[in-house]
Amino acid sequence: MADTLAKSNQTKRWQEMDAAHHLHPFTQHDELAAMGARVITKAKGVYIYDSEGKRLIDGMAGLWCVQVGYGREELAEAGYKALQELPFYNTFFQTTHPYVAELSQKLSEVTPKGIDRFFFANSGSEGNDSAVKIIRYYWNLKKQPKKKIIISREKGYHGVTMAAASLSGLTSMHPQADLPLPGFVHIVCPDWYGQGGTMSPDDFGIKTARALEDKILELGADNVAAFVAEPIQGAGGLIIPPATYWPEINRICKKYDVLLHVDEVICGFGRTGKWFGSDTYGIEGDMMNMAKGLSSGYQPIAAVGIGPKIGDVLFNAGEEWSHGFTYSGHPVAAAVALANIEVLQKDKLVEKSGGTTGDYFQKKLASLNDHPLVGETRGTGLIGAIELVKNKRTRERFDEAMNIGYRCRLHCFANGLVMRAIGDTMVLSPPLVITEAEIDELIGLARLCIDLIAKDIGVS
Ligand code: PXG
Repeated sequence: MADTLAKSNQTKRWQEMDAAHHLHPFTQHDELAAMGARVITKAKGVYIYDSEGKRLIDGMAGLWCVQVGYGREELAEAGYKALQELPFYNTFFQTTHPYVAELSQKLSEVTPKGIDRFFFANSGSEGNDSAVKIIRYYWNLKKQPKKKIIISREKGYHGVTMAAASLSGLTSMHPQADLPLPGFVHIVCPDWYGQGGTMSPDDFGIKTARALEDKILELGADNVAAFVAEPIQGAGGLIIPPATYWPEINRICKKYDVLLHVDEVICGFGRTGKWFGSDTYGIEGDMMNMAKGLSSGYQPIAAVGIGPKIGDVLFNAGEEWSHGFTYSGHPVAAAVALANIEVLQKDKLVEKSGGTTGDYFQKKLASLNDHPLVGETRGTGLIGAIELVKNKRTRERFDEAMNIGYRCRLHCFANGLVMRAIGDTMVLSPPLVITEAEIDELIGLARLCIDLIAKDIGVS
């Protein structure tokens, strides 16, 4: 009893410090202060633990990133060794170090063919900002300075810095900072479940891809620099494109000489069942952005991978490239990322995501389709979504004011599961190390929480 009391006091102390002094990302602070922040103190395998000792199965791998699970000694040791040997040195002024050189080489082996040069940043947002600068610089070097407009998609998420947020098509992100910046344009996305109406998914895939062609023709191909997109749109609601979508996008980008920058921040490192979403969907990108699963979130690090079309121009520019962060290729982050990729390879986690583990997860996810509230489940590899709807047949959603997804998520937290709600789309993206027994637990808890929300609103 005394112990429980001490724990609660400690939790309250942290909550008070936090409420007084911490500005959180994507948070309404009066609400948070009233509720008290959830304090997470440790994690192991696929489980996280809060300051009251409550265990939750982490169906979101942190924020779509902890591929190898929590508490891997290999990563901790690699970080510790680097901290002892070379806690910091920069990669400016004709300098490198073994950690970043070896990570670059390793990335060239696992990324899609042709992507073999890498620029390092510290977050997915910085990676995308850097990519925007690379795109502009490329067309300047090519003596086509008018080719500057970048097209991306509604519901796309590419981060929060000024350029990355401008790329993002989640419009709620824009007004607070007067975004998007000039030169950023958005087109429809292949959200068949939400917007496909009576069209077949394949027809809808072609239609939404042709929206890119229409926009290029409207703006003039001479003015369009690049198209930027996630293979599967993550934060926008786990939008999985119909099979017809990416081949058509490849064709259009090539036809109009528009660079294709693929944002692999969520899809990379085995999430979709192959190393990259580009491998899963046959995307022929000129450039790609990686973060999250690159280090399984153990260290902040991102990488922009560059193919020969852009790389050969940049590497032969004959002048200094005026860009780079103090921590580009930080030795500790690079060491941990390298150890992370080695664990992915040693434990065959990508193969498992595309094989036994992924198949089992998708089978169990699909078993939720018999629930009266579930309109659709969808997924690939170890990523999945559950649509909570009012009408299964017509795909009609609940009134937004009912906050069904948010309320379902609260049931999840209360019952020991972390599941993300994007509107009424519930999303799962567990660590790739998850076992079949843990998948049973995860999907069992998901069903329980969907039952609870059904009960709340009188559906049986
Ligand atoms: N691109 C994509 C595709 C992302 O998903 C970023 C870039 C930006 O990465 P950084 O490291 O700057 O955050 C992301 C990030 C959510 C959620 O709730 C998703 C992200 C970040 C935070 C929350 O779904 N994705």
